[in-house]
Amino acid sequence: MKKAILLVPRIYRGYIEEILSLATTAGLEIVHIMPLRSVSRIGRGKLEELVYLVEELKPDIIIFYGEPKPSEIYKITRETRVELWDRTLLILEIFRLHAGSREAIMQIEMARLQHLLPLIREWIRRKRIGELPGFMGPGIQDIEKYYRHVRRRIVKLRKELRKVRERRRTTREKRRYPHVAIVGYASAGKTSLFNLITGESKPVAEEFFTTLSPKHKAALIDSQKVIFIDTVGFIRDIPPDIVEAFNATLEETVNSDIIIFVLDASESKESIQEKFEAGINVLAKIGALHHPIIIALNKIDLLKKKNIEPSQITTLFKSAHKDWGLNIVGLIPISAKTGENIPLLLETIRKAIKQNKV
Ligand SMILES: Nc1nc2c(ncn2[C@@H]2O[C@H](COP(=O)(O)OP(=O)(O)O)[C@@H](O)[C@H]2O)c(=O)[nH]1
Ligand SMILES: [Mg+2]
Repeated sequence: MKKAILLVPRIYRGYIEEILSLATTAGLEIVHIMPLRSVSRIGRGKLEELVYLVEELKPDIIIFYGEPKPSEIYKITRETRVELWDRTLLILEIFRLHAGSREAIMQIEMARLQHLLPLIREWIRRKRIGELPGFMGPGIQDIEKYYRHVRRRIVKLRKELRKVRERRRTTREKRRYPHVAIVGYASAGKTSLFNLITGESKPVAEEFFTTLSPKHKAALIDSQKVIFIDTVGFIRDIPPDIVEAFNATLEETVNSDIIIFVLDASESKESIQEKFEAGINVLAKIGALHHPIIIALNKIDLLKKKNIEPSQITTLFKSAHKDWGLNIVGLIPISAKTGENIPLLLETIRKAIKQNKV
C-alpha cells in the first residue's frame, strides 16, 4: 500500500470516515490527517507543517481532498517534492480500479488527462519565467512535448470512445451467468460483503472478455454460478467534469441482473435515509431503477451493542416500493463481519434469479 498524508478542508470534516474508506479503496494508507480551512488553499503555517511531516513520514502521495488551483498544487509540490492528488484525482483512481469495461477505462483516462492539462500549463508557465528549479526534472521542451502528447492522446481517446459506443449499441454481449452488483456509499461494507460471499473463488477476469476488473468474482449458490461485482459504489458530490467517467464506471451496475444496495445500519436514521434516497437517485439516472433490488442493512452486530432492534431500521423502507416505484425483492439485516443472515441473503438472491429468470 502507498502511504499518504490527507489534507481535509473544513467542509468535509464531517465525512472523515467516508474519506478514509475512499482512500483505502484507492489503495492508500493514510499516515496523517491535516485539517485545512479552505477547500482550495493551504496557509503558510500549514504548508511549513506539511513539509516537516513529509520529512518525518515520507509519504508517497499527498491527498488534498478539495479543489486546489494549479498554482496551489504547484506551490505544494515545489515545497514538499511529493506527488499531489486533489479530490478529483483520488476519485478517478477509485474509478480506474473498478472499471469493468474498455469504455470505462478510456473514459477515465480521458477525464484524468483533461484534468491534468491546466496543471501542465502551469508548469510550462513557471518554467518559462524560470521559476522551476532543476529538481522538477524535465526542461521546457520536454514539458511542452508532454503537453502536446497529452492533447493528442485526448483526441485519440475521444475518437476511440465514439467507436466503442457504436459497437456496443449493435452487439450486446451474451452472458452465461447472472450478475449481481453490490452498490452503496463508501464504508457501507460492500467489499466486506463481496469478500465474504465470494470467499476463495477465483476472479473471473480471464473467463470473460468484458470483465477486466478483479472486482468481479464468481460464487456458487446452490450449484448455480453467479458473478458478484464489487462496484465503485456511490460517491457524494462527484465533480462535474468526471460525471461521465463515473457513469461509465457504473455501467456494470446497469448491466447487472440484481442489485444489492448495502447500507450501514449503525449510522443515524437520517443518514441512512439520506444515503438511500441519494443512491436511488443515482440508480434512476443511470437507468437501473427498476432492477430487482435487495436492501442489505449491514453491521447489525453494532446495532445489538447499542440495543437497537433491526426492525427499527427496516421500517424506514416500508413504503419504498410505492414511494420510488422500486422492485425490492428483499430487505435483510446482515452482518458482513459475523456472517449473520448471509445464508438468508443468498437464498433471496437465488429466488430472485429464479423469479426473474436471469
Ligand atoms: N462491525 C461491523 N463492521 C463492518 C461490517 N461490514 C464492514 N465493516 C467495516 O466497515 C468498514 C468499511 O467496510 P468496507 O467493506 O471496506 O466498505 P466499502 O467501502 O463499502 O467497501 C471496514 O472497517 C469494515 O471492517 C459489519 O457487518 N460489522
Ligand atoms: Mg470497498
